[in-house]
Amino acid sequence: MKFHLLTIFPEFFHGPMDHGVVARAAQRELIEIKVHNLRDWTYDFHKTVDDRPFGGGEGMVMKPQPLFEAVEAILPGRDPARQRVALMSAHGPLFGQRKARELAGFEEVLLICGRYEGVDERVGMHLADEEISIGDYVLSGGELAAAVVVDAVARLLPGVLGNQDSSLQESFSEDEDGQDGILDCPHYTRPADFRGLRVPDVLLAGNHAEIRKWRRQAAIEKTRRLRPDLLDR
Ligand code: 9D3
Repeated sequence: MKFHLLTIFPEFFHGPMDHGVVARAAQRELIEIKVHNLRDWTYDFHKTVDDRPFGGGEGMVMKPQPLFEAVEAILPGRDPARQRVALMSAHGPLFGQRKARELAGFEEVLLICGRYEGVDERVGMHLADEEISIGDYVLSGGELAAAVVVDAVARLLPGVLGNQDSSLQESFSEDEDGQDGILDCPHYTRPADFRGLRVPDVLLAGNHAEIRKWRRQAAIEKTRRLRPDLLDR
């Protein structure tokens, strides 16, 4: 799978993708991450990507022309069955495990990262296939959000995760109906007594049927405590 990141801050992505699962997937050529500088599709001396809002008001708006030309150059003769273009936007539907799985089905995903007060509406309506927000809080731009999407999608691709942590049995895994699951069970490692905080005895005793039962129950209780919204649906 090939990820394209379109941004005015290409250096932003030097770092976040260079560690752990995502970096290893890129080294093994299971994924390819191409960062594109939006200013490459400007023609004026100052490489202008923004302009003042029609109708007046505060702040600047990203111009449609560099964004349209960039996407058309990066994905020429774009095939909507194999390639997806998403505008990272605070106003998009919320990104979740279900959307991550959906994006993992495409051969190429291009994430447009906005800056300034916003992006010309025609980009969301007529250039991108969809808009994606990673949560109801205000970020300074789409770059951090795009890195989140790349990470969540990459780890779902065949061969990316080791047998260590299969993506099947983890927090927010979906059941067969595509419903959101519950949280993962609690995990403990040595020592069995850390400053008087004891690991549950059942995990030390080695009865694997009992351990399975305990983990199922503990996962439900943890979900009730931390994410009750996942249960009452
Ligand atoms: C200050 C202007 N905001 C009005 C309250 C609107 C606004 C414009 C631009 C809010 C955020 C942004 C920049 N954010 C993103 O580009 C963004 C984002 C986000 O802010 N939250 C969650 N997901 C995303 S994806 C892209």
